[in-house]
Amino acid sequence: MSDESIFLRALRKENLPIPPIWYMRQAGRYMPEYRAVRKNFKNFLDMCKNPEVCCELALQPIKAFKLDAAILFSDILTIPDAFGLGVKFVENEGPVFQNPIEKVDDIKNLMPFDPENLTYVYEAVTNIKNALPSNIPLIGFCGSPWTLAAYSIEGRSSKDFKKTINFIKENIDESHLFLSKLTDACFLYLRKQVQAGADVIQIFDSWANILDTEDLKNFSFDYIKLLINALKNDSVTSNIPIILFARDPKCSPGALIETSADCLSLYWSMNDFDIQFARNKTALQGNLNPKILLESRDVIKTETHKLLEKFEDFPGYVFNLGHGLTPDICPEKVKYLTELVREY
Ligand code: 1CP
Repeated sequence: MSDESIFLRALRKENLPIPPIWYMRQAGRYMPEYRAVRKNFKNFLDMCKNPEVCCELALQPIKAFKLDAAILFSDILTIPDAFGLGVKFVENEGPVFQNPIEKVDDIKNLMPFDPENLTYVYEAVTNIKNALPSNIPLIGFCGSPWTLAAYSIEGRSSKDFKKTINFIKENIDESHLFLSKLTDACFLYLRKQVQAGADVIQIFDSWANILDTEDLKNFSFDYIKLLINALKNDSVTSNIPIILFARDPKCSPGALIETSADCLSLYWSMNDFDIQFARNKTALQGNLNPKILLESRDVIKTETHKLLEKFEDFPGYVFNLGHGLTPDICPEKVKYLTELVREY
């Protein structure tokens, strides 16, 4: 396949007349088609455990907007669930862990990660891959070790993850042990996704923003580097482009580039990111503020044109939002945005 894919060409840092387009959280609650399927499941994770349903959901935005890449329908919290931490998604609350990491013994006694516990994910990958046209690549994904650790220790979502920050400060060695275990799990998990048919990998460091520069390096980026290095040195995954999304990290562009990711996905607020510095070192993805899609068509047009102008000559640009589509966004606006980019 895939030499035809403009998404893969952009990830190889080619300058293209029209950038490839996909959207973070392109399958989700903003789509009526999604809500129609979702209402059949009480627990979100039960829906993720159904490979046929995941295939249908991953294809919904491809059909609706003719996007240039599909993303696996699943969640980053499948790994903590497979470690036995008991992840439930509670209406209006988000993820809640029945057995969060509360003390160092919980880390020492953690059951070994068995990638076979996530067979339902690899089956979804294969189903989606088989259903996609050959020139539309499939993105597999995982959460970064740090982001998975933060949910696992906090036991739920949070604005500041205070409990997690206290835990890692008080239990430095065990926190590193936990991050190592998660890194190994991410590697095995992504390798299986690639064997099942994933063409590209995205790593979501969604809680990079809560760490200061030094902790970001020590608790997050060092593990992302180990993960990317392991993937680049494995015969199954060595040729798979890797995209890194780190939410508003307190670091230099150089620190992001040093992770060796092939493409950096810029959060919507990262407008001072030095794109000239990144030139020929990495591809870039992003970074329209998803909130713009709640504005009028005129505002959407102005902001989108500004962004396209900024990245016009950048070798390897993927059009995307700076974070996920939210449930309050109207699908018509997503359609309009996609047309704007293609007609620019
Ligand atoms: O009830 C519902 O319908 C659940 C909504 C939902 C959906 C559609 C959740 C719960 N997860 C997902 C799917 C999902 N999650 C995908 C595949 C769909 C697609 O992208 O098209 C992906 C890639 C994710 C990744 C994910 N899950 C991230 C990283 C991206 C980001 O937003 O930063 C994170 C942080 C999660 C955790 C998560 N999953 C769901 C919730 C409510 C949360 C918690 C978010 C928070 O802490 O605020």
